[in-house]
Amino acid sequence: MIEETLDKDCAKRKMFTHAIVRTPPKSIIAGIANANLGVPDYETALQQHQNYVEALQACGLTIITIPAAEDFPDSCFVEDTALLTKRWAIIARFGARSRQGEEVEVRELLRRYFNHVESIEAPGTVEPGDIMMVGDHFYIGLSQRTNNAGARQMISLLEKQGSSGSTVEMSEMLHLKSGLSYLENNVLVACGEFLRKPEFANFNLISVDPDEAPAANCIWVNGTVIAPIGFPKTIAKIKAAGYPVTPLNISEFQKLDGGLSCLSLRF
Ligand code: CIR
Repeated sequence: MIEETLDKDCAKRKMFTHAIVRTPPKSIIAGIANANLGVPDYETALQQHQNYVEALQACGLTIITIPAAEDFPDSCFVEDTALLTKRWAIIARFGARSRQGEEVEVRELLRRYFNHVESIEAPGTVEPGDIMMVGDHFYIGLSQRTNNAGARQMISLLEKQGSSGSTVEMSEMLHLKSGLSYLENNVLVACGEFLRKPEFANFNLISVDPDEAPAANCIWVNGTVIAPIGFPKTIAKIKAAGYPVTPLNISEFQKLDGGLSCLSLRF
């Protein structure tokens, strides 16, 4: 089984082997935006997405690409459709109405890679941008998109497959990982309200200054950290912590409040 092979690989090397991405649609110009940075340019978004794919490939990942979905302007933010653990795929249920339905095609695809596929049910909502994996524990932000019912379902599913979960109160950001990124080795990049949360006090925190807030969303991929360009203080801190950094321009996705984690499902 593909799942068993992946399980063994990941357990042995603690590495990701695959990433699912979804090509940005032309309708990206109508995506949900609160960032006040303007409207994304489609051609530039496509090029930046291709650069992102190449950065993941350079970290050793095999890329699985889902074609663009014009009916869903935000669908390139594929992270929000599902939570992938070492064992299961758990299909999310969007809090944002305009995004409900993005998960349908992803579910079909994930059935090919995971034997066990579960789903969050109404009235629960969970967007996995609100979920941060730290080993076998999953922190779940209670945001405008993820409600208590959804988080409880998610924790119960995680416990059934041998992991654990806990909720995090939050009020300042769109998603939990808008302001937090786990870089393995107990190192946590954090900004804003997350710097003051007792549940994160025992991590080695890399603190992101408020004027570099978007840099709090970066991704650890097999030892390399991919980080957004334009935030030199944060990048210097991540390098000083011992990580090689690949900087990427993702300006068009930042216009829709999206970051690097949002653009792929890594497993
Ligand atoms: C949204 O508002 O849903 C999109 N414009 C951005 C989603 C970003 N996803 C993420 O943080 N995981």
